[in-house]
Amino acid sequence: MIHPRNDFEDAGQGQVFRFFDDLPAAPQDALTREASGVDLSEVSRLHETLVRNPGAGNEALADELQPAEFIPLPRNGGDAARWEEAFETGEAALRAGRVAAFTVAGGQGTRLGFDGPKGTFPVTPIRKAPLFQVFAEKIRAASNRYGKPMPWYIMTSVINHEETVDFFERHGYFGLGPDRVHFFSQGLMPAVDEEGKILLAEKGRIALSPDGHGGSLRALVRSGAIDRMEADGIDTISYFQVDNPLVRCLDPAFIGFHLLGESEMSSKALPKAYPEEKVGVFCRNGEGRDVVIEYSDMPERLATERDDDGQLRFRAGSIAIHVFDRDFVKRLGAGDDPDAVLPFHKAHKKVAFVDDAGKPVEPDSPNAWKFEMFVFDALPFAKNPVIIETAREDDFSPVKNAEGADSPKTCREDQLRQFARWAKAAGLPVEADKTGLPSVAFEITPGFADTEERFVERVSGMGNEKPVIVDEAVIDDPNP
Ligand code: UD2
Repeated sequence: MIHPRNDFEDAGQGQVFRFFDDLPAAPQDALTREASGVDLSEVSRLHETLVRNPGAGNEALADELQPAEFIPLPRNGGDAARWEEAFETGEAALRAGRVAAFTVAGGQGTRLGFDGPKGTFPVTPIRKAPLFQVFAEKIRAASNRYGKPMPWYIMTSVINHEETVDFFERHGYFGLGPDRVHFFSQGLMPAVDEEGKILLAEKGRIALSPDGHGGSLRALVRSGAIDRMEADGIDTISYFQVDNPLVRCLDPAFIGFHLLGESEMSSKALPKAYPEEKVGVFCRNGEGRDVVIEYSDMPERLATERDDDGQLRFRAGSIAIHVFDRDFVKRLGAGDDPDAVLPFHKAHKKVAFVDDAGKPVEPDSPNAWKFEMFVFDALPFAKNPVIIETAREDDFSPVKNAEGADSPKTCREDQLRQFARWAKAAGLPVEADKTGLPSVAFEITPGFADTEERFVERVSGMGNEKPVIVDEAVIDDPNP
């Protein structure tokens, strides 16, 4: 292997090897390996185009934005027969074993302040089942219903890969079996200072961090996951984030709309709760392509603009739930189509580093630029993108912050509200306040039922054995 040190010197990044000669052999090798993985011209291009000369930015383009169109739910005017057809199409694909679940779980989860991979966070109200368990149970439920063992791909990063895999091993893969759960690690990007110099986290370690959930497309390709899917007859990928236990991991209607629309990428939208809600917004750009504009990039005047009927004009919020066509991922992830490349976004962050004298520095204000790709930037490259509406209470309550909005408390309450709704629909007496929060905490496991319809069906088949909810209870499958 040619030593990368000269390339770093030539690129003005020689500081990365400043302490190299003083390091023992093993850390020298490790630094050499890390450095070999850095694309120096990409780093310099990103610093030049995103930090030094960021250009006109979004304000100029914002004038051309229109709200994107989406397929409304039947209760909001959507065509019920079309939803039914989509549901049946999705069920047929699930039954045929064409679909894999895919979770992005490579993030650092800093806002939650939880020590460990976010997927191991105990999220359910009574059992305190971790997020990964909830998804595993939903995938199992779908596998049982459709008679096909659905595979689950999980993207980790160096930060949490080993801990994540260990967690699954310790918990027996939550009944899925190791041959069905596939882990792979995402790519990394170095952090740079204001001048574009790559920072060292330690004398022998580059300050690297995950390349964003958009990195999942190339990681799916590089890890061989896409080839494996192809070999297994999977052509449809159901994508969701690790932080949202309400998500329907394998939603037949959504998969069906994607397939009926011959779409390469489909997305779920829900009406934003308020203008500042921290979700991206589906828009149509000046070229007529559907795009997601991240909340932080959405000009305030657009985010707050209202229709004549008082609704937010740009209200279709992106909740990071997508369905991908496998070959589309392959095309984008391989990176050999110059017209279909995910852009990077910059973020100004506090990054601990060692200074020129080798002294560790813990900055108290942002000192570094990180570069990340966002998966929703794939949307404008997709043929026939489909966006469907979903109901917040059925699909979205993420755990992001330790307190306040999107916290363990709000998520717990949203789960309880869902269980209470299902119980009421099944005719079980449940007391609830005006927000739908039940007075007694109880939990329905996905093994018992993973949708309202399924719950009603199961309870109605129980005759006199129907669950009685008077105390904290877990309604679980007696024969898991
Ligand atoms: C994301 C969306 C936002 C909205 C919201 C819904 C972005 C920029 N914003 O906000 O529009 O849809 O989700 O909840 O995406 N991850 C990785 N690798 C990485 C970075 C993140 O796997 O390098 C995963 C992470 O583990 C998590 C997900 O991506 O599952 C979301 O990441 P986030 O918490 O940074 O996204 P957030 O909350 O800013």
